[in-house]
Amino acid sequence: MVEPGPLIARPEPARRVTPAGRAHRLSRRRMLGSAVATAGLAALSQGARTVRSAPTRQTSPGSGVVGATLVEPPVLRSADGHLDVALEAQFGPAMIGGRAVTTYTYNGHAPGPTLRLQPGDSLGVTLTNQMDQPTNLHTHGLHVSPAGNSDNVFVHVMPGETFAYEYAIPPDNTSGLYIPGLYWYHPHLHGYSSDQVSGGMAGALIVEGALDALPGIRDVPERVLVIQATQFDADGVMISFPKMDVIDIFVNGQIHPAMEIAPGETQRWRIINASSFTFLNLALDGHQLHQIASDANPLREVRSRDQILLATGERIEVLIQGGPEGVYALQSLPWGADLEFQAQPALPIASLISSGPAVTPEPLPTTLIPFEDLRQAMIDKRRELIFSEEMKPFEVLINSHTFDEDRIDQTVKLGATEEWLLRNTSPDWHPFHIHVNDFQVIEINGESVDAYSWEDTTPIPAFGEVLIRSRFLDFPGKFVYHCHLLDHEDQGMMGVVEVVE
Ligand SMILES: [Cu+2]
Repeated sequence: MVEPGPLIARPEPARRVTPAGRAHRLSRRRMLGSAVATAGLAALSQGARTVRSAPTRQTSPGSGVVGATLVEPPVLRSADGHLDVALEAQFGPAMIGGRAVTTYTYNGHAPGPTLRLQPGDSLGVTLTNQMDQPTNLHTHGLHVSPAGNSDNVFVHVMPGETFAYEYAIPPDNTSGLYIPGLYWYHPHLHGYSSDQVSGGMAGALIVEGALDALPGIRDVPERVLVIQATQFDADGVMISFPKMDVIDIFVNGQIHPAMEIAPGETQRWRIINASSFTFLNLALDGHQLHQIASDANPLREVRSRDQILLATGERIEVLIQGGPEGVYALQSLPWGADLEFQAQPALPIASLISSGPAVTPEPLPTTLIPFEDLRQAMIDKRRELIFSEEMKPFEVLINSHTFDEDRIDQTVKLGATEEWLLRNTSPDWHPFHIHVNDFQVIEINGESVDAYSWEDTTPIPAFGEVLIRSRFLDFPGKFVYHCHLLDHEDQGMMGVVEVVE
């Protein structure tokens, strides 16, 4: 998660995004949407449900309505080195935003349970597909094997099938890597990811560790915020591709929830952008965001900022210190005014209510946890990946290809340190994500970056480029890299990398 630098000066490319091109994209969206709507009506006809509107308490000047108190997803915690979880993938009734809706969930709840584990634990997930379309499971950011029944996105769990995943979470400091952090799980089946994830199939996966024990972080109350941009139609059925200006932002399945804090109190917020195509330009009125982690990586030192851009798939952890008594809006500020289709208005997310007796703020930590700086590393191989868009018909491509799970796009030697230039020739930002191995951002638009941590997802600006370095450690096998705008991934902006011994 990095902030974009200025764009490289380059000739203005021809703007190939035409109204006709957009219409094509929309027509595909409508096609998918109508399939969902049909299935949704069938589900609705199966039984009446109570409709309940979200309780409201007061009005916040920044975000409008202040909703009910934020509720965290249920927590499932490992014991004796193991955690077993049963997830039933469903398209059916759920309560989201205090409203009975028809959507994609695990076990009827959006988001799914929060899984808490220790380094070295094993995680077993029994995934049962109760939908009429295929699915599977990805543990986003986890440094685990991509093979067999581990983080293998080539597995297809067909309707009616059950698949038993087993993930061996490495001990901390495996290959010098810091393993603990904030991960998340979600479906990753090509062609189906966007709807299933934005419908609500997503959950937090937390591996506990050394960052949690640092002074100024330990003993600090913690919140998990799984943020998803979704929209439902008048019948409560999830809309596949909602309009950005009427989209709703849900936090843990609630709309505009309220969080409480005492003036001066410190809280730790673990935030996941589990949206399919909505960026979060996060800002909390009257407060700084004291960032301590990016994706599942601790920063080398605390980074205090007024706003943080969180692309789809990215996570941050921040410390918040409660301001004077009052109601403060957590929102996504307007973003991308110069962009044609990705431009976003201000989007209200939640409210922070500061009240009660003031406490003296604890000192913020400064130095956190160091990482290996790959700027000094010897590079074994350099590659270039070009992210492009074509119109008529609309296509999203990497190196002129759409995804083919039977084609190996990059063959990497186990243990290699590589440098990849990610070039975006399109007018859309594309959040780049690679499975299994994190990377360090070295340059954005030709300007060097003094990174605070490694990451597993980072946005490539429109007509921009990002230079990354990564080490392909521990795990031979096939996995993928892709755009984390999930409708782009579904349309083929994804490639296969195979790590060979
Ligand atoms: Cu994309």
